[in-house]
Amino acid sequence: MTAPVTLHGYHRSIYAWAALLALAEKGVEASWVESDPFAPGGAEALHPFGRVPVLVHGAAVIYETAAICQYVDEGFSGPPLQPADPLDRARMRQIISVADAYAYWPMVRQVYAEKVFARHEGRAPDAALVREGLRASRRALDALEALAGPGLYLLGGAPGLADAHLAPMVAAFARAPEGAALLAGRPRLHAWSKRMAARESFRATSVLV
Ligand SMILES: N[C@@H](CCC(=O)N[C@@H](CS)C(=O)NCC(=O)O)C(=O)O
Repeated sequence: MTAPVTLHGYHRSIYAWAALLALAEKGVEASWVESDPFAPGGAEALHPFGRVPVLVHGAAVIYETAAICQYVDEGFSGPPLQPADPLDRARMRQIISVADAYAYWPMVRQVYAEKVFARHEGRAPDAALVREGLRASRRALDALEALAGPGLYLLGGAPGLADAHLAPMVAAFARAPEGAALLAGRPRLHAWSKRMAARESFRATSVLV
C-alpha cells in the first residue's frame, strides 16, 4: 500500500489550486491540511520560504508547485500529464516558467488581488498596482498565447501539468473585467480557459472568491 498523500495549502491559494488540479487530473487522493502562509510564521514549518503548497508523501516533503506536480505525475498511476515529445515537453516547461516568472505576480497578486480580492476584504483597490499589473499581464499573455498549441488543451488533446499550472492564474485574472477583456483578445488562451473552467476537476478545486 502506498503511503498517504497530504497537501498543505491555503484555501485561497492559487498555487495550491494548481497542485489540487494536478492531483485531481491524475486521480490521486490527497488529504488537505490548511496552512495560512500570510499569518506570522504560518507555513514555515515545512517550507523554507513560508509558502504553500507543500506535498507530503510518506517521509518525502516536497515544496514548489512545479516539482510537486511533476512528482504526482511520475510517482503515481493514472493518465500521463506530461507530453512524450521533447519539443512539447520543452513547451510545457516554458509555459510553467512563464506562469511563475512573468504571469503570477501581475495577474494574481496585482490584478486579481486589487480588483477582486480587495473588494472581498472590504478595502479599496490600489489603482496604480492594477495599472502596473495589467501592463505586465499583456506581455505575459502574449507569450503564453504564442506557446499554446492548436489542440483542445495547451499541449494536446488532454489537460496536463501546463494546464494545471496556468489555469488557476488565468481564471483569477479573468475575474477582473479588465482581465477578462485582455484574455478575450487572445483566442487560443480564451477558448482554452473556458474549456478548463468546464472541467469537473477545476470546479471541484477552485479557490476563487
Ligand atoms: N514558487 C512557489 C510559489 C508559491 C506561492 O507563492 N504561494 C503563495 C500562495 S498562492 C504563498 O504562499 N504566498 C505567501 C507569501 O507570499 O508570503 C511555488 O511554486 O509553489
